[in-house]
Amino acid sequence: MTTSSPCILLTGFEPFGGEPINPSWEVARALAGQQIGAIRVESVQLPCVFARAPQTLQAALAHWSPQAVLCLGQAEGRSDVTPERVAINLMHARIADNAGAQPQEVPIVANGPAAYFSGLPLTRIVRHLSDHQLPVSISNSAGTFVCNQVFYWLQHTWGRADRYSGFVHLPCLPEQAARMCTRSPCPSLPLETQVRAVHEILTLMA
Ligand code: PCA
Repeated sequence: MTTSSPCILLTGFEPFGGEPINPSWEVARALAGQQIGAIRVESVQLPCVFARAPQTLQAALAHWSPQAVLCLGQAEGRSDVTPERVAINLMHARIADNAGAQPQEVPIVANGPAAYFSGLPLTRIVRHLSDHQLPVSISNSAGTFVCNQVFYWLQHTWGRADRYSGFVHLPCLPEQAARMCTRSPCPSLPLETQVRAVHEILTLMA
């Protein structure tokens, strides 16, 4: 596949926290290679590792030169597809990442800005998905784990006013729900619905 035809880069994370699957990668994988108008979806898996996730994203950006970037992650306990509004300059891990690292109160970029806003049209996304009867709401915190790190790093290094970039957290899949959640009842969303929702977001970015 040539790297010169227009594409959107779609990333998902490998499983973490002892789970065998991660909905973000299942969705990214399901949409890999699809055409959205004239734009092709290129999907890349990111490691759930602080020391490697930004570098993997960086390599994918350099390889594909995408016109827009959407990063996905799993957020257990949420019932909606949740576009994230803001990334903060902080790593503060509740659990160890997949390499055993658990940074506490560490900036992502030394002396970087405290935060970046999403480069996605959040209000349009919420309206569009709601019109399609898909469960969606804006989240005002992407957390302080690897997802927030990748989101911050994307906005810091690649985000620009004239191109779309941002992060969307996804609920657990039904088969994960019983294992993952401390809440009861535990929210989840079928893969097929998650794929439809992300596809609709990509149509707004293409
Ligand atoms: N979710 C984690 C990291 C990887 C993922 O899918 C997070 O919310 O930070």
